[in-house]
Amino acid sequence: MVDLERVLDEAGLTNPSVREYVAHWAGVTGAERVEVVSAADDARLIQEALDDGELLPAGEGRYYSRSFYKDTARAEERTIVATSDEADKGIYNNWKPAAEMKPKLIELMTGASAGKTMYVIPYLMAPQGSPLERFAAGVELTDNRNVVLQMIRMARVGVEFINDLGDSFVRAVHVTGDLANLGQGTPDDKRYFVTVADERTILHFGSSYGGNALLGKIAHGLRQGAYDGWKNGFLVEQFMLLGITDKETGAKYNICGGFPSASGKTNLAMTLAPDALGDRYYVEFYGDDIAWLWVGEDGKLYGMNPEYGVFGVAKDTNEKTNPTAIDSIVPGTGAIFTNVAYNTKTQEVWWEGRGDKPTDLDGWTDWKGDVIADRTGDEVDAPWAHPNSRFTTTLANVPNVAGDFEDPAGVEIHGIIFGGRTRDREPLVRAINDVAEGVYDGLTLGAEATAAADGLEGVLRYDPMSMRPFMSYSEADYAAHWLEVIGRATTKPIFAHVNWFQRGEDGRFLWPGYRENLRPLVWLMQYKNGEVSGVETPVGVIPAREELNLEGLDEQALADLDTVLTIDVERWQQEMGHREKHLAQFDGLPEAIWEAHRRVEDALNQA
Ligand code: GTP
Ligand code: SPV
Ligand code: MN
Repeated sequence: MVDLERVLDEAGLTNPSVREYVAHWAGVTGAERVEVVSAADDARLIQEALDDGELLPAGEGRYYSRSFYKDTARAEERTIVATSDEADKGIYNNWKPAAEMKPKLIELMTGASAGKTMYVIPYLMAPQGSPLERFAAGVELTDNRNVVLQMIRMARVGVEFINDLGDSFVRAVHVTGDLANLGQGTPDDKRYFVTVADERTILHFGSSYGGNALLGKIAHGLRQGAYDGWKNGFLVEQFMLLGITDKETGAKYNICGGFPSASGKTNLAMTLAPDALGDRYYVEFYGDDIAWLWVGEDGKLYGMNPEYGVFGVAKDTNEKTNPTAIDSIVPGTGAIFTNVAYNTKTQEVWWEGRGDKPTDLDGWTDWKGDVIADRTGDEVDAPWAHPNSRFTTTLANVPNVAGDFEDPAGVEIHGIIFGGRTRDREPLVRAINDVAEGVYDGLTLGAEATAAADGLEGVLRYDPMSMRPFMSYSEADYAAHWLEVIGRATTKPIFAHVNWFQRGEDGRFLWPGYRENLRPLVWLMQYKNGEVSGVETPVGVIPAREELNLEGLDEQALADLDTVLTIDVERWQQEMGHREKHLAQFDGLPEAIWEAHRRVEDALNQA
């Protein structure tokens, strides 16, 4: 082991608590070298990764990487929240005693980075100067260079972010492990992704992919953040955040909201106004996956995106669905593509939904690195890119990123929306004026059971506020915390439920979605301002057809519009039974939530 003190001195890492932490884990993991990184090291580390073949060039200033083929997504069943208080146990947080988990992880990590470099990544999940700064600082230790490159894109990285924060930083230890021998998905699975929330310590072993390995993002930015928020009066959610400026009036509205993973947060957050509305409205991007919300001294609700980049799903991203995303990963952006298809001769990348599949197979390899032209039998039709393949790019590359995205003051939140994939019942948008009913709506958010998730047809996989995989304490406390925080705001945001995914009998989407989604959001803000009055229904206020701006909307959408603006009372009554069972799992759920449930139920029964 090198002279650690000298390495830390040379890197300017002066925070004594951080130094002690680094020394401790360097000892446990047995790393051969320690290197402290900052964003300024990016070019050198990229070059090292290219030289080692860990990254491949994907055109000018863009890079390609593959993760181990059994390590391509978050592993919910191996993800655990551990604390010393059993009262923190919820239905979804996979709670275990800290005293049981810590020794397990220490054992797995002991000596596991032998021969490797341990990178020290001091990071901040907030703009510097944010009122939540002391909850946003962390130091990730990782034995994986690609994780460093991803973290530099996804977080603010450098010693300057943590030197003055004393002990207020999250200890986030990542050890890759021997990926080929971890039994991923078998009864002998050796991976453990543990957040010891009451010690602000994250211990992840056995992956180098996404949320399993970039610990600032999901583990700190959501799980640890949510726990800290609960104890300190703010909210941390898997939310996108966007701003809409009405160029005619000069008014600006900021809307955040939760959609379960892979339900279109990135698309919505990066959306552009539809052509017909482009002269009047301008949409700004703040964030696509995480928002932290707090009540300011002026009684308004504020929000910010703690991330510094986008880790977006590649599949179906193209000029039509998400032109902004395409522009944010062009040559020169430093974007990293993971697990998409790659052409070894032309250095092009491709994924399903990117556009026409290349017809000349020369040079093309799939996400596993296998040559496409060599495929036989069933393999021929297999996807070229992994369905969870992603691109990583910094916020500054997104053409419509908000001018004030780095403002530590955050932005006022005017609306909170929830949306999932629901093929029937959920209208395009329904506004909810009452706070408890809004929180109730978030708690009963769900998406259709997919082929991957077991479930009964027509029964949603409930995903409270889209936080099911990231919940760090009990759902009853989570509901109470929401009521408390929003209750404290003297200027309240409006809630709404949206659905872009209703289908016709022939299976087609009844709403064209994507850029057109701005229309219901504009209506929501007009409704909040009292400019339109909508139609009262038992489950909220929906737009009267003529209140929506329909200029330039296509014929089919106009024909389907009445269906997506209708409440099917019978289907809703059926849903209420499922909701009751879902909510009944949560012991001690606030009475205000049950009251909201009964109010909606009674209104449906009287409809
Ligand atoms: P995570 O990063 O996993 O948290 O997911 P996300 O919420 O950012 O999801 P993402 O934007 O990657 O979801 C993409 C999927 O939603 C793709 O299959 C899109 O085609 C689909 N999608 C997004 N917006 C719309 C829409 O308005 N209508 C329809 N029908 N599909 C949409
Ligand atoms: C998600 O799965 O919701 C993500 C990707 O945003 S990951 O960072 O891998 O969790
Ligand atoms: Mn997500």
